[in-house]
Amino acid sequence: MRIDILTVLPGLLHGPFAESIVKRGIEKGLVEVHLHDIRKYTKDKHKRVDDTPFGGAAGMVLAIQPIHDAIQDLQSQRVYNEVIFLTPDGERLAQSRVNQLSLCGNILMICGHYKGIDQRLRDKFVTLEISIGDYVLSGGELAAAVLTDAIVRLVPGVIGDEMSALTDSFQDGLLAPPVYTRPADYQGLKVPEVLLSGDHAKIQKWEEDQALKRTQERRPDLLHG
Ligand code: 6GU
Repeated sequence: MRIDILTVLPGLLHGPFAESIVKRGIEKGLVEVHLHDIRKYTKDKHKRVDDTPFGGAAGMVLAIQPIHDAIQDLQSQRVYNEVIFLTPDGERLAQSRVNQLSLCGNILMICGHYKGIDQRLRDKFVTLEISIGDYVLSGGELAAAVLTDAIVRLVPGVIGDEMSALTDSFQDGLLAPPVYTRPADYQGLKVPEVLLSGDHAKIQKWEEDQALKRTQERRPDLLHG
């Protein structure tokens, strides 16, 4: 899988991709993540990438030319399964969408900033608009990092069996059950007896019950949605 990300702040994304799961996926040669600085594509003599909106509203809008040229440059080199714009008015991200995106070969993400990007870019190129929740970030970069992490960890081989993505919260529509590790008794704080019983059927039943209980208590919308 290859993910290309268009941004005016590539520095915001170096950290998240240089650690942990995404780093491992890249090192294993299973994923490529390429950051592209939108400013590199501007033809403006002052290197500007934004401008004031028509109509006189406050704030700045990322202009059409640099992003248009960047997308055309990238699309001339490969076909993208999805061109995703990260925006608070997009579809709210859920695991089902992440699962679908993890099957893609090539994904192009566009990070907005300020008041967003010129609508004509969205109309012409964008196939999917994603929000990571009902709150406002300063730009799409952190959302792109979240989306990339969620996708990359599902690419076969990126995480080992010891962390199997299939047992994640949400993957079966339920939250994950509580987990414990040694010692079984820490200053009187005890691990539930059943987990020490060695009875695998009983343990599995307990974990399923706990997952259901947690979901009922914390996210009943997941059960009825
Ligand atoms: Cl994708 N972008 C911005 N700027 N804010 C957000 C978001 C995205 N998702 C939630 N808030």
